[in-house]
Amino acid sequence: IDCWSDNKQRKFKNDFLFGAASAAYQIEGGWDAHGKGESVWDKFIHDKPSRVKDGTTADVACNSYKFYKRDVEMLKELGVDYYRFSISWPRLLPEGLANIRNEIGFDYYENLIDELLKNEIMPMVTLNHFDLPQKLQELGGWMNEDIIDWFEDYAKLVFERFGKKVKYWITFNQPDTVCRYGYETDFFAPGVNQKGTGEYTCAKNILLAHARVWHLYNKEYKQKYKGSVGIAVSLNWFDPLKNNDTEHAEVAERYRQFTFGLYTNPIFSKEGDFPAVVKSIVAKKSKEQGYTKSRLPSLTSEEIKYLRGSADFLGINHYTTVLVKDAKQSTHEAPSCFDDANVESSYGEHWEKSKSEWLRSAPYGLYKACLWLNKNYDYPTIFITENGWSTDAGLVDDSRVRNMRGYLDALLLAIEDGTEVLGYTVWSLMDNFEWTSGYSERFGLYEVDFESDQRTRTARKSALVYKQIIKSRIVEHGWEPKSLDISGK
Ligand code: GBH
Repeated sequence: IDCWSDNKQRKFKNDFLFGAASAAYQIEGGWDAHGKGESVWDKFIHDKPSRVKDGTTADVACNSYKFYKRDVEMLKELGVDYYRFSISWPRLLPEGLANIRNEIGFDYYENLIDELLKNEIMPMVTLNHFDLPQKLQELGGWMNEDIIDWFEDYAKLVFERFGKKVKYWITFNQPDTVCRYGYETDFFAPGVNQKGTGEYTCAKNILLAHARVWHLYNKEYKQKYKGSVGIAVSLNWFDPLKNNDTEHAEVAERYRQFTFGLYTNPIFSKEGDFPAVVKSIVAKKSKEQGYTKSRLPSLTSEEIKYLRGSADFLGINHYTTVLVKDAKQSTHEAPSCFDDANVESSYGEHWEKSKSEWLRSAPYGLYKACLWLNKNYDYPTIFITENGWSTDAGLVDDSRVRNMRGYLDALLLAIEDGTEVLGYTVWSLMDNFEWTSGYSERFGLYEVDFESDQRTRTARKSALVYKQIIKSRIVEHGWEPKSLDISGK
């Protein structure tokens, strides 16, 4: 029980939006169907299948490439206002560049968008959710600044084709995860493993690519289409291990800046640029390590200006809270972004465990994160672009229900205290390919039978609870569905 809970019944306003999310690579399948090019994730896993815990692949996944109409039917059953999905860049541009276009790929997304609109569900489209075209990786990927142009070319084609029908755009999903796990280490594709510089170089280029596309939309499409363009950052809460301890509080603040701050500070803070504490620590360590300049690239004053304010909303993917303290020297290999940040992390003893090692339930963290954003970025416009919970397979998912209710309560409190939140998105609409965890961690409101050709989807208890919350706009802890049949038949 959290100390801030009381018995007041809070309600989501009528214009508050509810949604559910997915990502192309995790659900579509059809990995080489009808002219789709290879993505870095296709290559990463095909080259070395042992990278995935259960030895599975995303070659077919939920086969939404074929069954997207069923997905829309589920969204309709839930009663959501919008569906957050991503476009696979290599499905549209097999080699990443604008010269070769795969019309069948464009048609696929057109059909999906039309099916959503027919059912009065708004599309919220992420331009890139981890699956970079492999051909571009061969040119350096996010380490090559030319990618800012390549991303703009891709975005332009997408805006031209779908701009009329899509009002919510997200440039990137979790650039922090791409840079930290894909470039600094080899935990995620493309597995560049460039310790000490991978994350920072990638961060600069991906931020500038984001800003380029925000400016593009703002200049060429905003008047006409009246949409908005944001970015979704992995934004978990970092609390000091010991409360009421100034040293620990400082460490937690430092770690916030080394994780999400690296991406949010340049766009949402008043002064712009990478966070001061990150700049000074990396500069100092780089010098000690014999580099002639900081491993963190600098931003010119033009770049700082270009980045500042380059988002209509901040998408936050919030899952958990982590407790941090200063790491003893030598815990992390140096140079690396982990050594630069230099923390040791743990979880609250009583926080409920999910199926994922990194994910524990601590709803108060969402409340604190919102207050931090309000204070540091002067009440930015926020979308919760992801929040969710993993379990084993099975339809009775009481832990997911508990987690969802807890986080929605925390969100209601944050809104009551002034946070500007437009909407809340559950990760995920259905079970899907959970990156290097394969199908061993299930995040879905709907269960997917990966053994069946139809990839049969069945509503879990949490789907019925979410439907009820959307309908009533309140979080009723005692509410139980009468049966597990969501169709109402
Ligand atoms: C999100 O990442 C992703 O956007 C989404 O695609 C994914 O399916 C969903 O969450 C559930 O995971 O911490 O050492 O295990 C959430 C943040 C960052 C959590 C990377 C897993 C992997 C490294 N993720 N992290 S580790």
